[in-house]
Amino acid sequence: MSLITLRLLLISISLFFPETFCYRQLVSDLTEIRQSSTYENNVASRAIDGGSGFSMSSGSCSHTGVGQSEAWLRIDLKKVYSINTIEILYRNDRGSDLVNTQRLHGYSLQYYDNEWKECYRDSTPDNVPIPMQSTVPCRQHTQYIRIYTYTPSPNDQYVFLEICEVKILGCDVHQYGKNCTHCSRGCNKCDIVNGCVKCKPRFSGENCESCTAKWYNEDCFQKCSDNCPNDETCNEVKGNCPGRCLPGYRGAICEQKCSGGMYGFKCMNTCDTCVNMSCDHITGSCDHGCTEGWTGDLCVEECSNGTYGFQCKNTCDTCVNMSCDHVNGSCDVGCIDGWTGEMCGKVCPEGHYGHNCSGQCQNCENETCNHVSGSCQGLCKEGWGGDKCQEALKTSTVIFPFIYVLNGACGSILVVYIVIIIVVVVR
Ligand SMILES: [Ca+2]
Repeated sequence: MSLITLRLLLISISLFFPETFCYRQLVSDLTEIRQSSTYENNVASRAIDGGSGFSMSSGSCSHTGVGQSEAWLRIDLKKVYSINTIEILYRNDRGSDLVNTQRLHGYSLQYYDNEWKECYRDSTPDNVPIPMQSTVPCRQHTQYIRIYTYTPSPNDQYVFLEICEVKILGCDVHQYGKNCTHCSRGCNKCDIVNGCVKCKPRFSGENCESCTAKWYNEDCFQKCSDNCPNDETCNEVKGNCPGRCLPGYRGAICEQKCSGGMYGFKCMNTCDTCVNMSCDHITGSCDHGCTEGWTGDLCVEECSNGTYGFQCKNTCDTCVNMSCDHVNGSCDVGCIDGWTGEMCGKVCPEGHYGHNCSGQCQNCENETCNHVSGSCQGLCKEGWGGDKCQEALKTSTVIFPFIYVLNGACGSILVVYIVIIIVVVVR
């Protein structure tokens, strides 16, 4: 075949099928075709043999039988397609354009959808030929196409179909456009020409390609976690929240509460000063109060002002300056006078008193003294006096115990009187 011949062939084809090379030719080797009756050997399959002849003598045209009141040519595409247009090439060997197609006048194109439905009916006047370069729209989803007529031509008693070639152009279902582009996953109605014209629920975007805000996964069927940051949607595939979860939550989709004594932003805080480490996963407020030595809403404040222990109910008032460990109450700088022990909760041992119980009250008559001041609880031992019985009394007072009894100025006068009597007696 010469280059010129090939070029002429291509021009010829393009004239007959101006949109043939747009969309896909859906007729394939799998396609089955039948007709209502057959004239001689002009079988139905000739209408989809791809031949270029348009005369009956070419052996590439179908022809229904004589004596029929209706005629049809039915094409089974073997699966449902999205149809755009159908082209019918009729015989052209009867002398004029009008006569060539007069048996086709009044035909209809039908598609099967539980029943045969019409997508096109010819209304060309009887005196006007049907143009074979035109394409007929039949935008339906179907597996079956039928060319049907029950209208005899003015020159015939019966009806005939004499179709040389049929081309069905379209795409697979859920495709559109001349290149059969896939409509998006979110498309509920994929128009063969215009693409997606209706979204599935929870899909949005120009081509229904995205999940509506706050929804995710393949079918946009799952709702983003409420624990994603406010006013932000999640990853529409996996549901991951952008950035960080709200305080108190963790996990890829922020679905898990903080646990194990953790709370707050990123579950980074520990409520280890709560009883049993049990706290609100968001705020950290303790469920059952604070452990010993802690107070406040979050139990992060130490007991103060000389208090310690559970609920800060204990007071360390026997510690110097009431300064003690907020948990166990042990004094920071020792005990006040008269007290001893790790917690300064014991008075000084009997016979001891004062700072660090270092004072000894050994001259008290019954060996006991005030544990703070050291003052004796009763009388001093003989020969001792003063508040703490630590002052040794003078000898004269031993000789004249009554002076001791009387004490004071009156006693001194008596001594002087006795001395004068002794001097007088000696002389
Ligand atoms: Ca043919």
